[in-house]
Amino acid sequence: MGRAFLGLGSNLGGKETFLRDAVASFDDLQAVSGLYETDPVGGPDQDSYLNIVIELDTNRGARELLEHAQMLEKRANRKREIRWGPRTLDVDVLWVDGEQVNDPDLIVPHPRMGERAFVMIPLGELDPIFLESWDNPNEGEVRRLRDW
Ligand code: A4P
Ligand code: MG
Repeated sequence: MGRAFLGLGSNLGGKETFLRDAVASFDDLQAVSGLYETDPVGGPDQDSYLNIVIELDTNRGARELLEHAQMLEKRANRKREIRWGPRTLDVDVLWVDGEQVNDPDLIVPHPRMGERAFVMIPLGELDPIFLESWDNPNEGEVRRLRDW
């Protein structure tokens, strides 16, 4: 078993319900960060996001986690219209202990995680080691609403 970290976001509809339903689907769940309300980064003018990061204690690899993530996005009836556009649910595989992947459809560690406060601040709650090499804390405002 090893650790994996996934980032979840929603900015359409009943945002928190989408996150709660997704979290409930992981039987290898270990921890959940606080719940954050965050300014949208990139894309068109859109509503604020709710973001969390979850930690798994899992024997699944990055590819299996991506499949789980895509199943959840589909279940949330996510429509892909514009890149970085509004979405009911986005689930990104951020980090899997001991694994590096560079495939056309899967890159782990997630290539943009270090640019994003909405990922790094909740991730840092779960393991502060991720913040040690992080030098860009100001991309988008993040507000911690409460514990999960
Ligand atoms: N993909 C490659 N690597 C991964 C990975 N490690 N985890 C591929 C998940 N997917 C990965 O993603 C496009 C393709 O990336 C997938 O088909 C998958 O095979 P997508 O989710 O379909 O599209 P997207 O999310 O619109 O694009 P992208 O580039 O993944 O966007 P990001 O980087 O996920 O950013 N602002 C706030 N405040 N909060 C947010 O959560 N999210 C985004 C999306 C933008 N701005 C945001 C937030
Ligand atoms: Mg994504």
